[in-house]
Parts: sequence; C-alpha cells; structure tokens
Amino acid sequence: MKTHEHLSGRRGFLKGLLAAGAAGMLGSGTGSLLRPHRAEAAPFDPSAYEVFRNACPRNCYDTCSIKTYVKDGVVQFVEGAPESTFTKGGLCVKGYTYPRRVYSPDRIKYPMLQDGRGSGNWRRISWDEAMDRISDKILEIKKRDGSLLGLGLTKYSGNFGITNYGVEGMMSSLGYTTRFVGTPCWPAGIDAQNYDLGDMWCNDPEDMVKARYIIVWGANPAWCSMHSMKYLYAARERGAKILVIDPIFTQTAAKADEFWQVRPGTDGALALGMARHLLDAGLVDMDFVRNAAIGYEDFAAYLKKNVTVEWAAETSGIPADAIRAATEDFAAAKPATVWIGYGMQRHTNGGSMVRAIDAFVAMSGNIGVEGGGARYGHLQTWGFNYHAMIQKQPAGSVGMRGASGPKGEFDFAGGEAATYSDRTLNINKTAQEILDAKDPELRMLWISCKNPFAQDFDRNKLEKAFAKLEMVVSVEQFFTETVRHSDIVLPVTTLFEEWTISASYWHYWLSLNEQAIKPMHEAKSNIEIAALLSRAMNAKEPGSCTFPQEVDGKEWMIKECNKGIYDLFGISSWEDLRKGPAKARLASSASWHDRKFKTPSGKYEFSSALCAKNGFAALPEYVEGRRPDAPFRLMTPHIQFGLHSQFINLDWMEAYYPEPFVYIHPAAARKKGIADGDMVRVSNRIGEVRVRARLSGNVAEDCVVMYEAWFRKLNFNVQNVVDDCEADMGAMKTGAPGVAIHDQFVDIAPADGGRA
Ligand SMILES: Nc1nc2c(c(=O)[nH]1)N[C@H]1C(S)=C(S)[C@@H](COP(=O)(O)OP(=O)(O)OC[C@H]3O[C@@H](n4cnc5c(=O)[nH]c(N)nc54)[C@H](O)[C@@H]3O)O[C@H]1N2
Ligand SMILES: Nc1nc2c(c(=O)[nH]1)N[C@H]1C(S)=C(S)[C@@H](COP(=O)(O)OP(=O)(O)OC[C@H]3O[C@@H](n4cnc5c(=O)[nH]c(N)nc54)[C@H](O)[C@@H]3O)O[C@H]1N2
Ligand SMILES: [Mo]
Repeated sequence: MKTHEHLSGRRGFLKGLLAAGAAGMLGSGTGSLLRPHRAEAAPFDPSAYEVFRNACPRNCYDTCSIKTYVKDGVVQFVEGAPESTFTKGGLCVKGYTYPRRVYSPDRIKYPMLQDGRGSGNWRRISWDEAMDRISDKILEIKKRDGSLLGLGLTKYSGNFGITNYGVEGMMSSLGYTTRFVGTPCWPAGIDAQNYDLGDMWCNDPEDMVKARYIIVWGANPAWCSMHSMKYLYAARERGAKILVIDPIFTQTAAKADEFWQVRPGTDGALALGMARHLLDAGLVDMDFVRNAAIGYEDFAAYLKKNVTVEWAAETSGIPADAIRAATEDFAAAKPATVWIGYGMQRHTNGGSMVRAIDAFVAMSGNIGVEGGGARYGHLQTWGFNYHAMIQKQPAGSVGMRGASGPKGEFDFAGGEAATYSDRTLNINKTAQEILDAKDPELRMLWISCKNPFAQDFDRNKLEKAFAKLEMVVSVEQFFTETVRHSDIVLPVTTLFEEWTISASYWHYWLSLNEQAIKPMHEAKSNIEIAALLSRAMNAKEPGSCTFPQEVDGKEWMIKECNKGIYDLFGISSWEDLRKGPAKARLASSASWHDRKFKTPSGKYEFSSALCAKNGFAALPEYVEGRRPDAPFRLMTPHIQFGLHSQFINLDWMEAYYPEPFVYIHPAAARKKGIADGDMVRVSNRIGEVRVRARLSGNVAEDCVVMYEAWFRKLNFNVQNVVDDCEADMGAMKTGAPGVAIHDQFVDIAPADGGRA
C-alpha cells in the first residue's frame, strides 16, 4: 500500500484511529460475544461547519495547506486542502494532531514568572506585569551599557509564517541588539549551490514524476516530506529507477529499487567517483560543460589525477561495480535527478559534498532540465514585503560600528549600509557565544520560535551559558526545557488563532492562514506581543521603541503582500487565497531552464573563484570528514512523529510513540553485552544520554542512531552528546557556517542497574 493513498483525504483521520483503537480493546480476541457496538455514523454535513484556510507553518518541506472545520467557535478537525496538488487533501500524522495541540491542557495559558530560574516556582502574572518587568530590564540595560547590545534575540523555525518576522522587527524597533544568526538546518548546502549555480533554486518537486532515474541522496522524505513520496512512486510506475544513498536503511530506502549504505561523510568521494566514471565511459554532456559551464577542463584534470572509481568505492564502502552501473544508468536515463538532502550536508565537509554531487549532475547534463536537476531547496516564492521585520531603530541608538552582514537565510531586506549595526553571534554555537560575549556581556535573551535546549548544541555548555544571563524571556506554547531555563514565559497563539501567510522552500504553493478561532486563554501572536512591549517601553520612556503600539494581525498579513507575489501566483489579491492555495506560475518546472546562472560568470561553475576566495578549493575536491574520537558514530536525524521538539509532547502523539530509543546493530550490541530493550548509557566528551536500546539491522555496525525529539515526561535530550563543531560552508549566505550534527562520536554501555 502506498502511504499517500492511505493517508489522503481522510477527514478526522486521527479521531477515527483513536476510536478504532478503543473498539479494538473492547473486542480483543474474544469473538462475537464482545463485538463492539457501533453507532450509526451520522452523514457528514459540511454546512454544519465554518471552514477556514490554514497553513502548517512548521519548518518542513511540505508546508501543507490545511482546511479547518470549526463549529461553535471550536476547531473540530482538519484536513489537507484538496486544491493543492502537492498537499492533495492529506496531512501527515503530525498535521492531524493540530486540533489537540490548540486545546492541549499543557499549553502555556498566561504570562508566568518563575521565582528563581529552574526552581519550578511559577506563578501567573498579568500581561501588564510581564511587560513592566521586561521593559524595566531593557531600559536598565540601556542605561548601564549605553547601548542595547546586551539584549539578544534567538529565533529560528518554530513558526515560519511571514508575519512572525515581526519578532526581528521588534528588536530593531528597540535599537541595535545582539542577534543569533545563521541556521542549523541547511547552510553548507546553500553556499555550495551558490558557488556552483549562483543561487539555491530547485525544480518543482511535482516534476519528479518525469524523471527516469532518481537518486535520493541523504534525505528521508518518507518521514520528512511524505507528500513528495507520491511523485517518487508515480515516477517509478512510469519506469524510473530509485536509488537511496544513506548511512541508515530508512523508510525511504525501503521503498527504493536500490540502497547504498554509504559511510557517513564520504559522499564527496562517491560523487567524484561517479563523475570520474562519466568521464571514462564517455558519458559527459559535452554541450553543457562546454557552453553552459566554466572550469570543466580543470575539473576533468582533477578527476583524472586524483580520483578513481576504486578509491571512491574504498572510501565510501560502496562496491565499484555498483558505482559504475548506477552511473551508466543515471546517464542513460533522460531526465535524471538527484534530491540532495539536508541531512547529508550536516558534516564538517558537507558543503564540499554538495558541490561534488552538483558537479556529477551537471556533467550528466541534467541541470536546467524538467524532471532533472540537483534539487536542494529554493526561496523563489518568498518575495514578501517583510514590513513587520523592517523597523527603524529609535533616534540616537548605538550599536556595533559599521554595516551588518546577512542576518540569516531569509534576510531579504538586510545588508544595507549603516553607521551602526546589530552584533551578530553564531546560532550554531549559542552556548559558546553567550559565554564569550563581552563589551557588553549578553545580559538578556528573548527566545521566540526557537527551543535552544532541545535544538542547539552541547546542552551542558548551554546550561552554563544561561546561568550567565540576567533575564531570559521565552515566547512559547508549551513548557519546554528552554522555558524551564527562563524567568518569564509569554503564551503565544497557534496557527488557528492568528493571521499569516506561508510559503515553502520546496514546492511552489502559497497558502493563506486565516484566524479560525479566538486566541485561547491569554495567548497573543508574536506581533501583538511586540506591540504590547512597545506600549510599555513608550509609557516609560517616550520614543524608546518605534514598533507600532497597536497591530491588527490581518492588516499586517495583508501588508506583507505585493504585486510581485500576486503576479507570480496569478492572483489579484490575497483574498483569492481564501478559495484555496495558489501555485506559482512557472515558465518551466525546471530551475535554470534558460541556463542563465547567477554565478559571477553567468555559467555553471565547476571552478569557483568565489569559493576559493572564501577559503575553500575552487574545484569540488574531496575533503576528508571529522576524525572519530570514540568507537561509534552517533547520528541524530529527524523523526516521523515529531518535527524537532514539536508534536511528540502531545498526548495524542505519545500514544503512537511513547518512548525514544537508541538504535544499535545486533553485532555491535552483542559485543557490548546489550540486549534489545536494555537501558544503556550513550556518552562522550560532553555528556551522556540514558535510553533504552533497540537492536536494528538498519544501522551500520559502527554507528548508533537516536532521533531528536522532546518527550514532555522524559529527560531524553540528544544534545547532551551533540557538540557545536562547525560544518565547512554556510557563512557566505546565512551569516554563520553550518553545524556538523552527524559528525558525533560516542561510546555505549549497559546502564548501571542493567536490564530494565
Ligand atoms: N541533534 C540534532 N539537532 C538538530 C537537528 C538534528 O537533526 N539533530 N536539526 C536541526 C534543524 S534541521 C533545525 S531546522 C533546528 C530546529 O530548531 P527550532 O526551530 O528551535 O525547532 P522547533 O522545535 O521546530 O521549534 C522551536 C519552538 O518554537 C515554538 N513555537 C511554535 N510556534 C510558535 C510561535 O508561533 N511563536 C513562538 N514564539 N514560538 C513558537 C515551538 O513550541 C518550539 O518549542 O534544529 C536543529 N537541531
Ligand atoms: N517528520 C518530520 N519531518 C520534517 C522534520 C522533522 O523533524 N520531522 N524536519 C523538517 C526540517 S527542519 C528539515 S531540515 C527537513 C529534514 O529533512 P532531511 O534532510 O531529509 O532530514 P534528516 O532525517 O535529518 O536527514 C536525512 C537523512 O540524511 C542522512 N545522512 C546523514 N549523514 C549523511 C551522510 O553523510 N551521507 C548521506 N548520504 N546521508 C546522510 C540521515 O541518515 C537521514 O536519513 O525535514 C523537515 N520535515
Ligand atoms: Mo531544518
């Protein structure tokens, strides 16, 4: 059965499943006597509901268009919007839990103050008291330091709705502050694609159906982009072959025709070996490399001198014959494509691996081709006004001298010259940067759309860093570990309670997010919170904050739209999106279809002078990965039932996935005296995790896997053993290098107390 068929168009899928579960319990194995009584289902009457448009604002490829059914002011259930051919009427299992998320008894309901950070002594306070305390602190910092550089913002991807860039706007409206810049997600690959192609711009994923050969290289769409799977299946039905390259035998690999269990961090060698074989077998697209590219001759010379298929096989662990055969099949299939995953570039040599894969695809003649391409991501549909983000500093604000650099991957506005700028710290080294910040020290941290204690690196160091902060404010929906390390928490709305608009970095659809219900409890949206803060600041010191003191969420959403967006999506106004999501009108489903690249030369650059200028090899040369300092490599990739620290904390989801595991190969477990289900200790230089072991042939013998996730009742946190080691690339476009999340090494042993 195919996943998408199974899930698509199932209204109330989760509710239905829970009901089935209950019926199952009643009837379990006892035959007809206890056959559950089934009430006649009332026919579905759509007119009984008010229907709203929503959009899943999580940091996910799929950015689903949602239809929300409301009765008596209460969200009853959600379904995927049928108008989007990408969402196609179905949501993932996480999406179907949204009605529980909004009404979860665990939600943060009011502003709260913790008497003694970490004490657990929380008490409810009013919004006025919260803003009074916060504005006092900000003014005190400004008085003490003569600037607001002691005030920091860390924000990432908790909610990518466009209006939420008002949080950055709020900071600017106070003055020049400290910003954590960069992204833990995809920066090395972004820079790599910028060196090669001049931008990150992928084909429409819906055109994968046209591909005759698909390599999914370090991505796991069966879990992380489940709506993309239907295109892989459709392509295969039309005769395409699918190869998955991953150190883990993933659910995606299980669906493929061929799986290569590559040694982590050696994909560069593999791609270069494949490139070398294209050369040897005379399979290079000479028209492309001669007319649309520069540096090909140098690259070919590098391959001849430094690369053999045997070396690639030796380095990556994939047999030479398999490399040759797949390369020939890939070259023969027209078109053929590689989906370059974000997981693959989270290595010390991640950017260089992406460049090697780009080069292989370019040599095969698949760049600029429908159904082809080196697909990574795009920001073609993000051309909003960012008016919420672009706020002026109050007159007389003092900051760092000189102009600021890029402020992250979505910094469309930034970079303009100014006398003063914000201070920028590396988001991938949050703990170290807080510890090192001087003149002034970081005194206060505002956390929004971000869960540092779950998602940032080296948790023990982070604990030390937070101890240095004088005040921590978290804007949150749930009592996360980060909230436990905060002084004040402010309750924020969910998608149903606010207006915004959401685009994807993968597909080409745009979705409106309407406010479907009144905000629960005392929750406010991120921009309303900014307005409240502005009111408090200006009451105390007029002119100290330029953020408007009243905002209307809907008006602010409308103000983000412009003619460029309307034209791109073929709509006359945002209101057209009330009828359903719209898709960008693409000249072609292929990126780079006109072969006009955005590189300095205007060509595909096998040899990039810019890359060399930034301290790397000009050619996509092989770079060795991080050296192990413990017996097992640890990988902590993304999980099916959660999105980072979100969703698994819901009781509905706990029912599916109550407990985390460390997955270890049976042979390795045997050597370590570990049996399936044992409590074990996974440890390294920086910390440890205690967790139950699951024996699995899906991981290599020298590798263990723990999926990142937050369980509200458990102490489980993978960041105890994931350090903040840098990836190679990322600084150019996102302001900081990426992070080598999968270059971690641990030992594993039965936990004291042995079997549990
Ligand atoms: N070990 C390990 N670490 C990783 C990764 C990994 O693979 N392994 N992956 C990395 C990647 S790819 C990413 S993208 C990052 C993700 O890092 P984050 O962006 O920090 O991750 P999330 O858990 O999605 O979201 C953070 C918080 O935002 C809150 N939130 C949701 N909606 C709103 C809202 O409207 N307003 C506010 N103020 N808050 C809201 C959520 O409740 C959640 O606690 O993690 C990185 N860290
Ligand atoms: N269900 C779910 N969906 C999500 C997310 C989630 O947390 N859960 N997160 C969202 C976000 S923020 C992102 S960034 C995307 C992430 O999407 P992906 O990049 O697909 O996410 P990961 O599972 O972290 O990594 C993909 C694969 O990369 C592999 N990998 C790691 N190192 C290497 C290597 O050296 N070589 C090769 N070939 N493969 C390697 C891992 O084993 C993993 O199977 O998904 C988004 N969608
Ligand atoms: Mo991510």
